[in-house]
Amino acid sequence: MKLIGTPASPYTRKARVVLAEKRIEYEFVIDPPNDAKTKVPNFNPLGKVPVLIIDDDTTVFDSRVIVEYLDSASPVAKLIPEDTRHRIQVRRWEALADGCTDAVVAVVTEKRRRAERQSSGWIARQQGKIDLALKAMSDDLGGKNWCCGEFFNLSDIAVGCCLGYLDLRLPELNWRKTYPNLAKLAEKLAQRPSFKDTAPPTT
Ligand code: GSF
Repeated sequence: MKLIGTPASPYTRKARVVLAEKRIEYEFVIDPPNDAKTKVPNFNPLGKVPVLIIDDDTTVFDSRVIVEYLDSASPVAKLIPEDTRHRIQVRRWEALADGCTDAVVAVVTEKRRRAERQSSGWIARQQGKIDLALKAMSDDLGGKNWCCGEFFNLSDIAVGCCLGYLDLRLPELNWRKTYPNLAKLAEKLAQRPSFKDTAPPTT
């Protein structure tokens, strides 16, 4: 099995953390989708990473489909509950965390444009999504150990990758001060080998 992605991609990290938690061997193929020579569109017509190559004929994207495939492919460390209500709540957490990450990507992409081409209204709209998503995560986490249910699962992985990406791209946000319960969760996640081994580069 091969996973195409980049070390800084938060969605790729989500798939890599799941692969590590489930002890699934794979080859990590680094291919930045914005490079002129990228081969990503050969595997995903949308030109986005991550892409999982299961075999010559089967590719899987996006990260949500990849993690569902991986969780059902191995019984080790189940990360998506079978019970419908619980499963949907875990997927809702994932959608919230991924959606927050989407807004961070949008802000960063906009801020990379030449200053006179940037839209402050667009940046403010995305920033508003990040603020509300973080508040919702913090409110829903409350004083619990894990995001959704009694045990570590995909909801915690998605939130951990989102918070890690915030640290990488918008460190000035200082979310730890506003949301100490999210900070506590992030600290706990950072100690897991699956998160340690997939930490994004600091530049
Ligand atoms: C998002 C993938 C994505 O935007 C998923 O896999 O969960 N919903 C998808 N990937 C970015 C890289 S990154 O920001 O992680 C990507 O591949 N961008 C290239 C492009 O052309 O949009």
